[in-house]
Amino acid sequence: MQNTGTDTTAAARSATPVPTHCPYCALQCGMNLTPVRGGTVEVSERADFPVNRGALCGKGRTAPEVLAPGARLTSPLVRSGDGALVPAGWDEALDRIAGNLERTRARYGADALGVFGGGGLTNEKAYALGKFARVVLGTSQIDYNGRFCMSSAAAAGTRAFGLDRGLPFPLEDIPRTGCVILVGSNPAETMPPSLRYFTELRENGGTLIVVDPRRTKTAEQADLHLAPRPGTDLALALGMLHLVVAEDRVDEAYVEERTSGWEEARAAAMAHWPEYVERITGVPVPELREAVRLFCAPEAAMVLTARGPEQQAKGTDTVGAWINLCLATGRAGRPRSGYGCLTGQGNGQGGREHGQKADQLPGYRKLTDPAARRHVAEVWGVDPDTLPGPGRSAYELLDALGTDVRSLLVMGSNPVVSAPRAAHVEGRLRSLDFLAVCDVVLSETAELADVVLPVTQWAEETGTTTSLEGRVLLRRRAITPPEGVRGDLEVLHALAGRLGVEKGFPVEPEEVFEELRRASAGGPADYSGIDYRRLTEENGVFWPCPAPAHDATRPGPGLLAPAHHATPPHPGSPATADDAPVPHPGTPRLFLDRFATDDGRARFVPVTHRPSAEEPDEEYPVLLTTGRVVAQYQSGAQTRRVAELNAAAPGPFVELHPRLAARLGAAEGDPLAVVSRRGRAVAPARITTGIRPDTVFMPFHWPGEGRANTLTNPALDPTSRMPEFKVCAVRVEPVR
Ligand SMILES: Nc1nc2c(c(=O)[nH]1)N[C@H]1C(S)=C(S)[C@@H](COP(=O)(O)OP(=O)(O)OC[C@H]3O[C@@H](n4cnc5c(=O)[nH]c(N)nc54)[C@H](O)[C@@H]3O)O[C@H]1N2
Ligand SMILES: Nc1nc2c(c(=O)[nH]1)N[C@H]1C(S)=C(S)[C@@H](COP(=O)(O)OP(=O)(O)OC[C@H]3O[C@@H](n4cnc5c(=O)[nH]c(N)nc54)[C@H](O)[C@@H]3O)O[C@H]1N2
Ligand code: SF4
Ligand SMILES: [Mo]
Repeated sequence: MQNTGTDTTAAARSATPVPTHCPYCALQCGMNLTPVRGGTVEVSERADFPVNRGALCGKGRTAPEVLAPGARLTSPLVRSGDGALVPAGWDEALDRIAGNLERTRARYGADALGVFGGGGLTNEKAYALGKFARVVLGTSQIDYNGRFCMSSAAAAGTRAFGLDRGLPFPLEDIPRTGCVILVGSNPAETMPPSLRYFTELRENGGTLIVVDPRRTKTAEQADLHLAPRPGTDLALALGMLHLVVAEDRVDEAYVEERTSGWEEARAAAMAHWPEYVERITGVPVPELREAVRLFCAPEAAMVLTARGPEQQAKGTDTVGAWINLCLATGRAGRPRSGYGCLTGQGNGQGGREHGQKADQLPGYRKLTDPAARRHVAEVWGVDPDTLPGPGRSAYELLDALGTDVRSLLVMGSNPVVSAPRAAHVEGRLRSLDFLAVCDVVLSETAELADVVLPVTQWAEETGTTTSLEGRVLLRRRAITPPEGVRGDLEVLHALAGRLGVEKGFPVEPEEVFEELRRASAGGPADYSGIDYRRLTEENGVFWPCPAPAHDATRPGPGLLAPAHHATPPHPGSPATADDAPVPHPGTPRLFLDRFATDDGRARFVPVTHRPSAEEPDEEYPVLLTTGRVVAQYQSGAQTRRVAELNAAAPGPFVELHPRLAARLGAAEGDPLAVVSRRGRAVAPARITTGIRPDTVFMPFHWPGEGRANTLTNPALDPTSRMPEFKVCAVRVEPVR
């Protein structure tokens, strides 16, 4: 399918393809890899994986290009006396890191050591990184880029349902529901193969509502497109709930039987009259009424949110308001109905479950819970009292660099491009005593490091990821990595050894997974019934999946209604003997019998509208929102190295409405300066009627002059600590 530009001889072509998954987003499309000469692979269709049925977007198709030696790092780099990064041997590089971490700790204490992880890391890596921070470094200062991703939805989901799994149902349920509201999600660009689920929904007679300040490619597919001002989704959801009550559409029996807290939530919503909501959001009352009608008419319906409503300083309450709408209308924990969050990174789901988050232990356990500490400490063979408490959230950690936190290890993130108020964050990174970065490429963050370690990539290593559906998947190694490159697990093993911890950091992913299973057993995200053999035999297993022995005695809410679409017990299981335990089938659908709260009821949360952290004023009269384009991934560290993708999306731009452009005297392609209280970015104008006239949009994939995050506001959500990437006040000026 994809010609990687390398020699594809008949011999290489005849090799058996290795079934695996894409290195990029949370859809984790299945693909086959065939090794080809030149150390890379050829991607071909893998039709047996049901989620994408062979379809791939351009990023997945071209991913092998990043395996080529020209695109990636193949030797450790260390900062030399004259300030340049120069190649070095592994021992020298590892000794330098260990020595610097040791010195910082001796001088300032363990909490002066920071660790910054990523939602693209496999479960094994995320688990090992969290353990490394707590057990080897002894620091509380670990967090990761997932904080910038779906933390608001996770916080709201936990608050309402007692458990956060992005989608509590598989994607295959989407075409079978009656109406989907997609809030601030643009799957046509961010998960193209998933679009067919929404197309099929409409073919089946269902309706699609898209809520987005821009008429995106996704919005173009919708039956109804609502275009609110950025940052006002909370009011929009409350306005819809108000109408649900006013029009007598509340599912009273469901509310009575399956929820708590309705009276308070109802009272809060009733203060949001449709006309008031129209003034806040700019969405006309008739459109609001139409949305309520479409959502309430069918028997089943869903609300799916993504980064639009979540990346706000009130993201948790905003998602809470959409969940309230689902609960009032009886659309959660029922077949073909529910609220879900579309997780973003390749392992965005698993990456938030196994301990690289500031307040968390493996299995989605809480670091502050004494029982959780005891359980995990026992698996780790340490005294629970030695485990540090919760640390700072991602932005707060980056903001503390060079002051409280003096040495940092980055694994799987490029905050110089992706963090809010990025110029400030870049300054904090530069002020560190010591920075080590493990990456596959020389990212903008790696460029600032004292030591850079080159690590293996997806096609070169085995490991598990958990997709946006909560489906645990096995990625398989297809080729041998180049000389000079090592795996993240090997890095952690080597550093632990140098820091005096000889045991507990195996380099074999399966060995790490076996430990993760035990550490997660009995926790909310229980993986104990999953093993590598099962993952090679089945197309993934949905968590929670407790081990059989554990299943019977399992504490907790018992919400784990076995799959309605259960995967059959795996063939290799010893289920032939009479008393042999039957493997748990996994849990594609959550909450059908009860929610994961103590009383089994979903909790309404009373929320009310509040303005964004920064509202437009005379000096900064325009709203800036940010997001993605189809051909680039995240900070662009990987995809900016692929020729085909760069040709499709060569650089940043400022999307604006013709009316705003006319006011500025700007024509298509003219350079525009966008200025916020944090800084100034310059990029060419892209004029379109598909955006509100009071709003401009910039994608965030590029460093330098056009870096969108130079402008963004690090105002944090009080619960999730999510920064307000999706709205800040700017002024736009032509560059003469
Ligand atoms: N091509 C590509 N695909 C990706 C990624 C990538 O970088 N590139 N990244 C992956 C990751 S990690 C993630 S998290 C997902 C993200 O996937 P999405 O959430 O779909 O991506 P975004 O473009 O960030 O935001 C979605 C939409 O929110 C809209 N929006 C902006 N402000 C608001 C607002 O205030 N309210 C509402 N309702 N909408 C608003 C934007 O106009 C945008 O169209 O994509 C994943 N897939
Ligand atoms: N303005 C604005 N900013 C945003 C967002 C937005 O919508 N608007 N979205 C936010 C979101 S949702 C996200 S998820 C973040 C993402 O932002 P980043 O965290 O910067 O994401 P990536 O660019 O994927 O960075 C991953 C880095 O790790 C490397 N890498 C990949 N795989 C591995 C591995 O296995 N091991 C190691 N050691 N390294 C690896 C890659 O080469 C890359 O340099 O950006 C956030 N920033
Ligand atoms: S949609 Fe996501 S997982 Fe699928 S090929 Fe594209 S980047 Fe990869
Ligand atoms: Mo993300």
